[in-house]
Amino acid sequence: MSNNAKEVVLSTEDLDRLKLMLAPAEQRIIILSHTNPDGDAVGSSLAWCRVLQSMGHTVTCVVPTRYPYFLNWISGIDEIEIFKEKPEEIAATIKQADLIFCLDFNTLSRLEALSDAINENSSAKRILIDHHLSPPRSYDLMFSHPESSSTSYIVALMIERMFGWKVVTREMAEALYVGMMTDTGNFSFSTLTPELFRTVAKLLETGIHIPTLYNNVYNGYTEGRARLFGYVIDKKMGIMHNGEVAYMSLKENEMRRYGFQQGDSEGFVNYPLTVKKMKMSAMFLATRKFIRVSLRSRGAVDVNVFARRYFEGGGHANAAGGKSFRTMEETIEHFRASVEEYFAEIEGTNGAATESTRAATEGETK
Ligand SMILES: [Mn+2]
Repeated sequence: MSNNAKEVVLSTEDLDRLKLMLAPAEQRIIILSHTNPDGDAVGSSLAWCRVLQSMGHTVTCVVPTRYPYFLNWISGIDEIEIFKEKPEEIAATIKQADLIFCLDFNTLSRLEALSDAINENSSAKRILIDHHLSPPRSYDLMFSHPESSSTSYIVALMIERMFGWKVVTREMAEALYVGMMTDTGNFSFSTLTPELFRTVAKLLETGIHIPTLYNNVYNGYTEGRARLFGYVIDKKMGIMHNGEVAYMSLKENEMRRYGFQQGDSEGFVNYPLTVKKMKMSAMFLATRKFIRVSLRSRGAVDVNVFARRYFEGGGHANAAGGKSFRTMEETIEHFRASVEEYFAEIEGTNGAATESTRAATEGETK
């Protein structure tokens, strides 16, 4: 298969506009990223934060909820403010901001309670730096690049164009590398370009040690997480659509049994795609308010479309997410019906696979 991933081309005009916005001295800047922040959210925020700080601005990184524990080692991560843990204090900071950057997400509605604090500050300019599809037009300036494999990569290119590589410290390079690595499945997804690897080469030149970064992120879990993973795959994986679609679910009592911590289910949804004929995988994770839906796919199966249509979500063509406000059983039922409808549509009536299902009900006990 040839590589038809598109290179990210930044707009010189937009970079100039951004330089003008950043020109006034000592501004108060907020860098916001998404709920359940991942390596890309954290990595892009921290690197961008350091650049803006070096210009003399006062920068606060904010995320709605805590990042997973396997990112704790990243330099500077403890400076990231978690809105949920001190909402009033952070809301006050947001109200005084001159500029608000939104990184690695584009719908402010995903921020829940935080959205109100942002809406109360109507004077701050809002700038988007993101690689998710279909951004709303509510930004003053947008660096929206769905063709990019990560937001960290866009940030790296922006830093290079605006300030040159000389400003990139080893710590910043580590943060950017973590973002690029995690959002590309350790450089294995379909959005890889020659320029991305040239950028990685430049990160490497700052002295980062890739094996250490890989180990810190992917081999930093607990024993409970390893056992939970075994349980999910063995007992909770349902297979349908002629063995081409898998789905897994976890309820709160099951997570408690294995000492679940935020981030422990990271990567679970990718695993069914290690089965050769699998085209799509889903993970349903119970949270207090709703069921978090994660979707992954291969090739032409577009889970961004699927998530938008059936699960109030979106994302990328091969990696997306959404929500369900039904019970776990109803969510799974809705998913199965949606898969049949969606696959019938994309395969046409002739190519529709005969249904062969094996519901994973054994693990649903308790
Ligand atoms: Mn991302």
